Amino acid sequence: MKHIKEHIKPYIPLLIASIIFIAAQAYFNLMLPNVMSQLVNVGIQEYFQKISAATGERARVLIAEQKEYIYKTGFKMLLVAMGTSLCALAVQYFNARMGTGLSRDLRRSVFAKIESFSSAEFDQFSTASLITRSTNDVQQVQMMLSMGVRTLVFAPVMGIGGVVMAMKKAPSMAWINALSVLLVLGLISCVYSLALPKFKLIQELVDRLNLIARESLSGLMVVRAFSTQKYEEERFDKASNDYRKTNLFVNRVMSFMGPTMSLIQSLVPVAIVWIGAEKIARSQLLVGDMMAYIQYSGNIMAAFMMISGIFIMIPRAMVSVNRISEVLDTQDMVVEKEDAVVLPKGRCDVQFSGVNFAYPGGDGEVLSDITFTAKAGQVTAIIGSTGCGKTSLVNLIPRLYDVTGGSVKINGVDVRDMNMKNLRDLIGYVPQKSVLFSGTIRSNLMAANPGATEDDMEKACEIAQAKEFISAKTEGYDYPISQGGTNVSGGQRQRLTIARAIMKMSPIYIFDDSFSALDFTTDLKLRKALKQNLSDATIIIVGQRVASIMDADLILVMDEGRIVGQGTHKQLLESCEEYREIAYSQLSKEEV
Ligand code: M5T
Ligand code: MG
Repeated sequence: MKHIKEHIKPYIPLLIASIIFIAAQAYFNLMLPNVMSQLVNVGIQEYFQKISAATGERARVLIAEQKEYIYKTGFKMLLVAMGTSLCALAVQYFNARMGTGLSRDLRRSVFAKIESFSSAEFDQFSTASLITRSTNDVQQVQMMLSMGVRTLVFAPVMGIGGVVMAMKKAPSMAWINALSVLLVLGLISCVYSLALPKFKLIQELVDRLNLIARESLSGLMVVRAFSTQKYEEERFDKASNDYRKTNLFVNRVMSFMGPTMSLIQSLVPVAIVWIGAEKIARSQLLVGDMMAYIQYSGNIMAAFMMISGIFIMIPRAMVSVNRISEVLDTQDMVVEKEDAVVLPKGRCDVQFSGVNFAYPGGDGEVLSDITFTAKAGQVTAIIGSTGCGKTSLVNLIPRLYDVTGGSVKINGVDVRDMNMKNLRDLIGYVPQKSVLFSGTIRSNLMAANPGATEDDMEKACEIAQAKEFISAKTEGYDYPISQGGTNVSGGQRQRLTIARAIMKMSPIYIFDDSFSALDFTTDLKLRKALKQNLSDATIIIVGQRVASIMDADLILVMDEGRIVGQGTHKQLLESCEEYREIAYSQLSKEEV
């Protein structure tokens, strides 16, 4: 709730305006039956009695007077009715402004928070759940707030006002109202006790449905290739059916309420007329008062209905509020220090000393006792079997995760002490999984460095060996890229992500297995171009192919999270058993 309170602050003027108009609307609503009862009691009943007792000139004057009274009171009714409509309109306006504005702010906060998540936090929630939380859940909250404000002001005024006015009109019939309210309450508690427990379940089922839809749609090619459509369909059907069943149950229970409610609502006037007619015959009650009484009792029941409607929404929205709060309250594990250090964009040495690392919630250490220095102006390569921790190691440099022991330093400054933006500006990172965003080649590259010129872009593409295939496209740099970059080949995508990193002109570059999809010639050309053009940079290359790393200045050989050898190709061939194994398995005698 704390977050809702915070987000509602800017909307307090709108809220107050809304409350004022709601109260006015309720007041006008209560006025209407009263004016109508005057019209009937005085304008019709009283005047008729007077007129039938009078004769001649007196009767004519009375008739004219009656007409005038009826017009006047009728006009008053019209004004009151118009007042009600105008107020309702105003309420709608203020409420909509408040509700939509607030939900936009809330969505923005949730999204911004998610953006600040490190990979550790992402592992906690599923992507599908994060999407539902920032859309569907926010909408639930918006609905609760705009409905809630309206009901919590309107219903009590109508209910209490209705009771007071009804008692004034015909105190002897109060028991009918009491009975009807009891019936309504009984009905509501029956229905809610059945429906309420299902709401949390519904939100979870939405999550699940999203998850499966996302998974099978984004993996459509795999699904087709393995002909697992049937299986995926069944999985989706199951989730969809679970959702349908739960929703159906809730809606069935709820829909039981409507007819029962209208039955009560139509029986109450019958009872009032039944009992009222006798009282009218004995002159204990006026016709107009009975008519007003019917309307007030309708108001009272409506008020109870509205309040009960809110009772159903609140728990449902509370589920959503909690789900949103879970996101907003997540403690970022990777946080920036208050007095964070800003390093200038110069030559940067990256130094690992005694680094240990374990994934949050993972079993055991993935990296142990990693110590090395990647020097500026040099190429540092990391090689090792799959799953030995290469990606985990390089992820520690831009602080995608924090070390669990030891330290990672840039020019002697611990990355944990650095300004986060500054740190990431220093690093051009090519992740192992190449991801591009929907847009064009240009928009993807420029996003890395909005200040870059056309020449910078072309230069980056030249270094990344991407220029050739880009110019082969008729649209050139404006070639459209689909979501995830699936409409270019794997190797092309890799080269574009490399070009994107180079665009940043940062002093440190990390290439995580980024040459894997390139043929040997392109790989060679690319490495040459990197060496020539980024001669001052610290280049860290993760690779599987000995050929692409053998000329590095420093090679780290990893095995099961440890460094088992470091040195140049030559040194390692002599000293490191693991390296020799890899090298001989990939290269011919002459190449070694
Ligand atoms: C090293 C585990 C993984 C492996 C070890 C990314 C990630 C990895 N792991 C987790 O528990 N959680 C995660 O989010 O860590 O994994 P790596 O660093 O990805 O290995 P690699 O880059 O050397 O492998 P590869 O295949 O890219 O060459 O035990 O289970
Ligand atoms: Mg990896």
